[in-house]
Amino acid sequence: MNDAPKLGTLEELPLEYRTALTTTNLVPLWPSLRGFLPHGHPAPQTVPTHWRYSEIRPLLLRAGELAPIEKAERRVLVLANPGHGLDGLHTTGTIYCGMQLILPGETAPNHRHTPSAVRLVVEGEGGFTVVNGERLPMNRGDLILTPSMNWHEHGHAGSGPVVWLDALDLPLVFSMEASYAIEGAPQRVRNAPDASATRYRRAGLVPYTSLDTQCGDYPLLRWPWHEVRAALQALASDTEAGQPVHLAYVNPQTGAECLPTLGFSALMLRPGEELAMPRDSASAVYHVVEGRIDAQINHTAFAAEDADVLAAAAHAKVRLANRSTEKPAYLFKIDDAPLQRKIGIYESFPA
Ligand code: 1HN
Repeated sequence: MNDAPKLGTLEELPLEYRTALTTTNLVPLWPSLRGFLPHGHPAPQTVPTHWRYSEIRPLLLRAGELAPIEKAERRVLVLANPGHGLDGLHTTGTIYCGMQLILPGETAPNHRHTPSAVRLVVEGEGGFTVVNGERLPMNRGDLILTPSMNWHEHGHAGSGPVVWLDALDLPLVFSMEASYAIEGAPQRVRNAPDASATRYRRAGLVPYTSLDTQCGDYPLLRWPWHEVRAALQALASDTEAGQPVHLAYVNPQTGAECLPTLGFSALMLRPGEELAMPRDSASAVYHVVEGRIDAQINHTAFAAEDADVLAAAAHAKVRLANRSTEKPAYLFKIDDAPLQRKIGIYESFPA
């Protein structure tokens, strides 16, 4: 829709008037109104971007040599969307992602902060995160939550590198000027299996006492990949071709999305399957857990493989196709739909 009247520019205003405004900390709205409020649809800065794990991995391992953990605290390479400028730490407008490396015997010290995080384990064995004293093993594909202001520290008791994808609502919290961290002493670790193996073993069953006691906002902090994968396969057996085989990670006590800001979900593409994702107002990051995928984000095509990451802006058209005609492919998706829903701006559009 370009039939809107053209608004006046800054240059049209007398210099003396502009100077008077500037010295008074005033700015005329009309020259920048369209920029802040485009007509018809948003004009995201986020550009469709593909990060290849085959390119990240050697650079991350090099960081293992160049940046001792004591000097880095968190040894991370940020997946910076070039549309936001590389220093802004944006993967999309609201989502921060990075790939983190921890080497055998290292610990990433205990802290807590206002932004919320999740980790999706990419490679290696023996890594673990401790959240509020609960020891959460990190196996490939596992999802681990570290919600806002929950103590967390990472360790590695195995051999070989351990790598995971971090996703945080950092751009949001930072834009609120509310981003900060507190350092803490190492946690006292409860030597017991985490809640995914004890209190929340199966969908539809919760501890009886949780029915009339408060169990906290985050009863479950870990979703083991082998269970998510099996659930996707079961859902696929009862989902028509062309319909997404798509599961959301939710709070087992409330059924709500597991974090207030970001949403997490897992997708399975059956052999040879091609899927047009329902277009919506949320921005998203896709991570290939297993398989080879052709992705189209608006007008850009990407060939993504195991552990690669893709960024799609709000309102983007996304098509995904499994390149294999024999094996299923699996994707992990992060989006900002939960926050959009809460503030009443979430929209989904017909295909
Ligand atoms: C953070 O605390 C972690 O705990 C990783 O592993 C990445 C990026 C920005 C701010 C805090 C972690 C982070 C982070």
